[in-house]
Amino acid sequence: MKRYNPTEIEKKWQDIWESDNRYQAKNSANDKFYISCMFPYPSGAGMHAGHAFEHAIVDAVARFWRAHGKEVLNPMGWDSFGLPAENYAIKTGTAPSVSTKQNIANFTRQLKRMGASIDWSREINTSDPEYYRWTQWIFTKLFEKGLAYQKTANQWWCPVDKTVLANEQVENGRCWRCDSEVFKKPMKQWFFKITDYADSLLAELPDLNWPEKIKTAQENWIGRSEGAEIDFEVVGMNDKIKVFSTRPDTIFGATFIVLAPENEIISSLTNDKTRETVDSYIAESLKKSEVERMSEGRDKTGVFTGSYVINPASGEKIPIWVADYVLGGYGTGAVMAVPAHDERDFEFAEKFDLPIVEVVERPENSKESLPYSGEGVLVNSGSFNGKKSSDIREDLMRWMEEGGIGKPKTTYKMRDWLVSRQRYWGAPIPIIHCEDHGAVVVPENQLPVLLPEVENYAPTGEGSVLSTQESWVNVECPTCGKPAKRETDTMDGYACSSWYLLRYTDPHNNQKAWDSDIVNHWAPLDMYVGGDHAVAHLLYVRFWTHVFNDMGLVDFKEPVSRLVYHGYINAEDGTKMSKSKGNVVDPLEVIDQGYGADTLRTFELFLGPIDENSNWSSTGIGGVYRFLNRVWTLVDEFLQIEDLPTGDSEELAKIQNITIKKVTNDIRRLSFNTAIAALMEYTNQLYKLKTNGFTSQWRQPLEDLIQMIAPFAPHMAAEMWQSMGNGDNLDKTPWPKWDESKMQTSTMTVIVQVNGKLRAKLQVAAEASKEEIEAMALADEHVKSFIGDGGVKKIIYVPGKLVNIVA
Ligand code: ANZ
Repeated sequence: MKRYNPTEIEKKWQDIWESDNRYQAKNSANDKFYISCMFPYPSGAGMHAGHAFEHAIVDAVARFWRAHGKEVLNPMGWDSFGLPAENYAIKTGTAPSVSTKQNIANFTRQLKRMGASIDWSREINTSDPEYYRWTQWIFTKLFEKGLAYQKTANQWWCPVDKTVLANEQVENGRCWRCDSEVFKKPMKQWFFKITDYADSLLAELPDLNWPEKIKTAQENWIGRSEGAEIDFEVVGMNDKIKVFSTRPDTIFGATFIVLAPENEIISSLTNDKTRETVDSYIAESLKKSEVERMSEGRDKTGVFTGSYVINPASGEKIPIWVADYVLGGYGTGAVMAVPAHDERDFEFAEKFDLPIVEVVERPENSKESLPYSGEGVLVNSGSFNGKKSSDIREDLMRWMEEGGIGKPKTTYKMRDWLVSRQRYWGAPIPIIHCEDHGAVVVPENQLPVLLPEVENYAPTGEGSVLSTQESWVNVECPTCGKPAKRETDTMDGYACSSWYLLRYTDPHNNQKAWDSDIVNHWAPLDMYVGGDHAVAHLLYVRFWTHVFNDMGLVDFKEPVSRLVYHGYINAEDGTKMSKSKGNVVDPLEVIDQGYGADTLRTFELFLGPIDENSNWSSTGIGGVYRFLNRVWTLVDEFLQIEDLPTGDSEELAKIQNITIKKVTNDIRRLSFNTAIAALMEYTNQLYKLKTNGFTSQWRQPLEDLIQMIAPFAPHMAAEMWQSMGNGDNLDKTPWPKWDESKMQTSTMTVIVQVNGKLRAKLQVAAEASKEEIEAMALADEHVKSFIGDGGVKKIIYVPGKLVNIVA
């Protein structure tokens, strides 16, 4: 008998797959399936249980569809620019390019040991000049289209990482990487104009086969609001304050104006009496994060500027205040405060004793107190009195437009994407600054702008690390040839990851970023698997693809047809795995303990539904290992029999077909845990039937078992397949099909109990009646002996299952 030895067979099959380039995807095939995980950052710590889980999902799907005859593209690459490699370089002096290379080698080895069916010929690496050359080229195209621009603005600054951060990288006022408190600092930065695509990104959302929670997160992040921009004339000044309001119908109730501390008009509104208070209030406010400023229930703060505006509807003179609950970057950074109908304005008016004028009547019997934010009949609203607030928006807008007071306006919460970083380890922004020509793009034939090698990677806190490289910085203007300077900021890593899914399709093209025919063949992705980046990466990659579509570079707008968002694998006690707690499970250690990759993969998929979080279980993995052993042993025992008798068991055919149907449908809907449970159940049933002896009929049900287990435990399946005499290419063997007609049998087994104890098993025709079955039970000699002389008191029959005789 051959023992199941994962260490030996896994190495054997990995070598075979590598030597015949088994998983290389051909661009020519018709029936394609493009699947990818979110490519990893190759950290020094190597792969963790979460990576292993993600690859187990991707690989099960890839192998499943390959067995259905599809040409599967399952590529791999490295999101290798970014802070950790650079921080490591600052600490140790090892160049990021060197440590990154080592880490990639380590990750590659680990993935290969998982048995992942990856097309390694398409490997990409974002810090490779052959890759970032095209990231830079895309930047130049965005610049030419007016979608990349520079602007001085208050930016989030992380004092520890010494770089600016995008809004998406600030979490609760803290840096997403190092968790230190961030603050705003005025700086000139590069932005991508994602706001131009807000509507286009929203429009495509409903049709995406993505989890609802991700779609909702994106919708909220984009935050489209329809309303009006209304002008309020400043008293005694030839100036106007523009506000954005979603409720222009409440304009008669606007009793004061509130400006965000960032609003530049403030300095012209203060006087000698108010200036000092206002300035110090502004300075305090700018230290706070937006989340903090917006948080509900927080005591409202604010100061009066000393100036007034005229409410264009009511004609009243109303005061202008500054308060930090109004945000600088949203709308116009100014609101008309309607305290009777807006919660925050109401709290503010109560605190500072400002007038509250009700303009929308509360419905009769309404228990609502002020502020009332619903719709209703207008009051105190001049000629609009008596009309419903919900009906007058059009009339009101016309009235405003005719009077030059305001116009309809749609606003978005989303801001433009801040992409410049002052750090070293990123793709240099391909721009040259010339005194005469301003920002000029580096011509395509001069790309890539290579990242120079430097001695000192530490950020200075003043400008970029690259600004210290004089010979690199000083160049000629591409337009006029006069002395000019290179841009010294690098691009945020999210730029690199916004197009890698397209590059995978044509990874070695050195003439273009990709060939349109090839990219249109493979993309959009049939499935993208990940568990992170609901708004950042997943919004950016959509944005760029929309732009590429507009540029005619791809003929689809959306890069990912179906998104699969998985949960996390937590430690045994349900807490997050973390190095500091020492509860991290290292997948390689699990493999090396002797369990092997097949057990690890099967186990991680057996833990629960993939979209939920699961806990690691050291006893659970033992159970899965024993299951694989049972399958192995069953097949091995079958192979030991030299002269198989013929035989025909309906029961065997029935469980075989039922299992194929269940497992196939479960894998289709990514319900791996139930598919694996069905395979376990099938194995148990086979063991029971085996007590009647193997027959030649068993070959097919066992081969089906091997095929169905292959997406989870591919090495073991390949080995058993070969042992069955079927050669070494299980991958391309068509997936088993089920036969509905074999899913029922013509006989059934009915258990007979006497006083609750099992006394006989009857084989009866499937269509036998209750009376026939009871008669058969009573006629059974063994049963008779237990009924004895007392006779039968009662018979209970459970259809198709059991007869219980009470004697
Ligand atoms: C008057 C008004 C009356 C408002 C009312 C609401 C209710 P959303 O839906 O989130 O877009 N607002 C405008 N700009 C703001 C800023 N920079 N910071 C904080 N608040 C701002 O919210 C739009 C509403 O939020 C706007 O409509 C404005 O208050 C306020 F009964 O105008 B409203």
